[in-house]
Amino acid sequence: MWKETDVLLVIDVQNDFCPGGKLAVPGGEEVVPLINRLARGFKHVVLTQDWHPAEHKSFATAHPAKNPFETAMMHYGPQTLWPDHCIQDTHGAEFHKDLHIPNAELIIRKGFRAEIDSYSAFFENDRTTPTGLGGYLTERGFRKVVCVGLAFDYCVRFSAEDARKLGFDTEVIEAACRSIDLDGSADAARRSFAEHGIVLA
Ligand code: VGL
Ligand code: ZN
Repeated sequence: MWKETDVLLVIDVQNDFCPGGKLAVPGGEEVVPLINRLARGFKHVVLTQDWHPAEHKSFATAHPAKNPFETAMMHYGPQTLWPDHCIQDTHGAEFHKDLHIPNAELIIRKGFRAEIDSYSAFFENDRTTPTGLGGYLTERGFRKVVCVGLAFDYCVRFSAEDARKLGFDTEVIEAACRSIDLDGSADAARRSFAEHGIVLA
């Protein structure tokens, strides 16, 4: 079914985005068996891992007057503030223990710079600093990027949009994603996919 030039991009299936985690996405752990099964059908799989230093500026705790889910102005524009999550080398940053994708070829870590968040697997939130994934996928000759994981309306959305902007055929399998759904963000993601020619399966 999936071709040699297709790659499955599995986004942030980490403990902190699952129930019991610091930034739990409702139903987050439900995607794990679906993604395991899907990944077996792909010849090529790449994983991403949200990977923040403890003092990351996307954390509300880095802004004394702010609470989680409020917005702060950063040098690159407005940034939603989150509870501390996915801190490097902690349990919360580990992949869900049941995620089993032995054929994954690359793990790309993002959000490791304290001053910039990175929702997308391709560009940090200043929208210009590349993670290197675009070059990697291009050099490997991939044509289509299929996105799944957490969260549908943040990291999956921005990754899919950037994949499309970089010229890849792009598909999001919504059944294998879950949303944070802040202020209608899941519907906004669906509308954006329709506008950008991203296939929502
Ligand atoms: C994510 C908010 C902050 C995500 C990561 O994986 O969607 N969301 N960091
Ligand atoms: Zn994060």
